[in-house]
Amino acid sequence: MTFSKENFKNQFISNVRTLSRQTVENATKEQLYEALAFTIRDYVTDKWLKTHETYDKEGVKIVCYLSMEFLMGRFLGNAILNMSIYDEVKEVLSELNIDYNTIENVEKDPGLGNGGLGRLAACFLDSLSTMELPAYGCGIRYHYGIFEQKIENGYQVELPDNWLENGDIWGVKRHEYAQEIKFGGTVRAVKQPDGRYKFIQENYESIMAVPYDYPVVGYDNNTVNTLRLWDAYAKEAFDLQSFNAGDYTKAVANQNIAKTLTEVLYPADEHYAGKELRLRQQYFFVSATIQRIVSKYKKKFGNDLSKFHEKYALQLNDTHPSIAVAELMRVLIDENDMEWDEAWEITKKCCAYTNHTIMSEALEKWPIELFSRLLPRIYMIVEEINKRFCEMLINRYGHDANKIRNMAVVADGQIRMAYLAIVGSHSVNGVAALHTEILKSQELKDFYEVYPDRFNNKTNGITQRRWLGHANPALSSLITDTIGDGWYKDLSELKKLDKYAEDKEFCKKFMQVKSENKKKLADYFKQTKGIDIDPNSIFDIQVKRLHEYKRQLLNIFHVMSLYNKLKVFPGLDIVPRTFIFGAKSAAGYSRAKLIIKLINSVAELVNNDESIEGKIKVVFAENYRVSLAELLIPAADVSEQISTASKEASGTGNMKFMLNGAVTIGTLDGANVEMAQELDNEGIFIFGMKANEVIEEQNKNTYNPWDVYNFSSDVRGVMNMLINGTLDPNTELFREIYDACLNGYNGSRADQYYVLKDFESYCKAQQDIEQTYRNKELWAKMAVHNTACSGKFSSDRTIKEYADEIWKLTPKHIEI
Ligand code: 26Q
Repeated sequence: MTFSKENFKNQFISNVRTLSRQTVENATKEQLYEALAFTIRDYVTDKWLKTHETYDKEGVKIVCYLSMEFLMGRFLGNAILNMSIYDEVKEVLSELNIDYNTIENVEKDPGLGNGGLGRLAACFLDSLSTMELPAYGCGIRYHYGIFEQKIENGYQVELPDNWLENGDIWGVKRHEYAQEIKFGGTVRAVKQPDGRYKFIQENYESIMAVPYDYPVVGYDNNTVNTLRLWDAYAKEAFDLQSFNAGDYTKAVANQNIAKTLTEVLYPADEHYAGKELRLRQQYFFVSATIQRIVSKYKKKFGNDLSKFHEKYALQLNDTHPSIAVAELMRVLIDENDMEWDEAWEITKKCCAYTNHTIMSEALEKWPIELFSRLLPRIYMIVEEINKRFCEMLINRYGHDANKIRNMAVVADGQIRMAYLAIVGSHSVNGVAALHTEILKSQELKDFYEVYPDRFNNKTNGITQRRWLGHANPALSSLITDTIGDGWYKDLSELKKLDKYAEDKEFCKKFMQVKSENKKKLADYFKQTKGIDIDPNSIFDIQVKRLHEYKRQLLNIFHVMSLYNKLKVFPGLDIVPRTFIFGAKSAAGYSRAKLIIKLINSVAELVNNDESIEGKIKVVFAENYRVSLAELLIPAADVSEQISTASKEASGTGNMKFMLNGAVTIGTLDGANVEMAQELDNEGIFIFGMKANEVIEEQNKNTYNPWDVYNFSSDVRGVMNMLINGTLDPNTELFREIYDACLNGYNGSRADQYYVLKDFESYCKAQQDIEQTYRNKELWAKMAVHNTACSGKFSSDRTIKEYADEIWKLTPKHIEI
């Protein structure tokens, strides 16, 4: 079915009729959304079928990107953009008196992820389809995504995110590919006629995994890859369907167990809590994926699995799916009679592991008793992997107890998932150059010594289709009018804009677009929060998960000190600024939640104090999510990327702001380092400790934040404000933050993220920004320069590196 405006219009009108028994004039916006989504889906389906027909027929190699999170954002707009039918769709709708944006906003964000790691997976899928690379995203169909955040009285309140409430238009249930997943029970060794042993799991509990497939539409081509999300069903429910009703009560009880398995996404990022349900979720989707691809391989290529690795690559998105190493071994050995050594070589050739964090709280370690009870056969395999690995270590280093303690997969009563992933993979990558270097020289030093060839860097990227094309149509048009539309598929084309940084006319247009985007955002805040912000003020934005290492505290302390200055010198000539925050905190992370309350208390104070004449405003954007990011980022003048150096593995928000012409204030951390390089240090304001200084300071442990306090009246003013009743009548409310900064709290070091230590240098960088902003021409030049230099940070570049160097994957053009 080829697209034409005429056909599309007729189909749309007809879909409104059949789906809602309504005329277009009388249909609600929800009904119109449904009809539009169905219409678009039909066009997608033809390409989707053709893509998989081609993959099957030609037996191509496929990468499975295994991830507990896919933060896709809305489907409709992305599908329309990638099929290059945006203008036509908009025209047809406006002929029917329908506003396209209103309809698009009906769709709930599928929030099946926490933050960076989940959004990266979504950007990667977009790039894979656009570059015609055969791929599946494999994950879990959570019934509830990341909670919806409400702010009540300044505090975060979490509400359930029922994203499936109004149906699941984009998901196709594939009952025929259901897999049985076994938990618990015991393992019996049975001697085979040839003398070998076969291991059989018995008395286990079964859960059925049923996939739902979602289309991933490539840009300007015929490729539609699949995001396959597994949902859980009770096995008895399957029996019930075939009239083997049996024990109905038990069947229903089992349905409940199945239901809880995929009920909800764990909303904690970078924080590990050894929860049984989480381990169940991990094994569930990994086992389903591996069983499915092995049986598909056998159907296509026969029962000999010795070349399995030539057809499938498995990328492990952090350690969350790292149990894949043991599960693939189990399927090859137990279910396909392969010998250990051969299975091990194949497993290593298939698996590759990406590390996304060096935060020690995030390291996954499962207690042996839990792991072995839930996955008895997998546990045996992990023990064997560990035994062989330790033998190798002993061979190499002798009987060194420290080496074993530091490197063993199973040690001190725990299974260390990162080590399992490293030992069982042929590739281990970090997500930015600095991050990879820190892995090699610090966190994973011992492993780098043993397996130097496995380590490599893949600097993260973002898809320009969603983050410029879709999020910022006005800037997209301006860029396309100036240098053509090649950037949609090759972001390095943006380099051609750099010479326009000198072109006054172009700069003016660029800043006009920015100004329009700022007005749109101001309208949104007016409508949703009833708050007035000045579109001519500097929009200074920090949006990301709330975490102490990301240092939202540093940002709000700067606001507090500015406020204190304005109180002392009311006439102070500063450029008006709007500080915008957006952040969800993990529900159990009380310090992070208190920081949200602090930001809102400062907002309350500053926004309502007439004596400062509206020179500074603070806005907390509620329920930060992909669709809100698409509104916020194009409106930013200043992008806050201020993590404690060495702690942010890469960051990807930083890249989205740069692409949209914001100027960064940041530390030399994660991908900021590479951004500064691409920019030649123009239009980026770097401050604070360097990563090596942080690491050194942590080791020395001689830093005393009271020294900073004693030297700086600004710091004293801010600290005092936390506990003197200015922000809240309860002077104890923010005492914990005060103590954490100055005295240490609950066993952690005073100012462990060096907020006070970096404060002065941060304020200085903020002043530089203000001075630069006063010079409108210089500012515009810097903004354009940022967009022009952002080409490296396309996820197309990242994916090409993964495909060439790790997966050995080649594009397959889909002909229609
Ligand atoms: C682990 C165990 C139990 C429950 C939850 C988790 C968990 C969940 C999510 C641990 C970590 C995460 C997410 C981590 C994450 O988003 N990391 C970010 O990854 C981005 C993509 O590579 C980087 O850009 C960011 O720097 C990094 O913080």
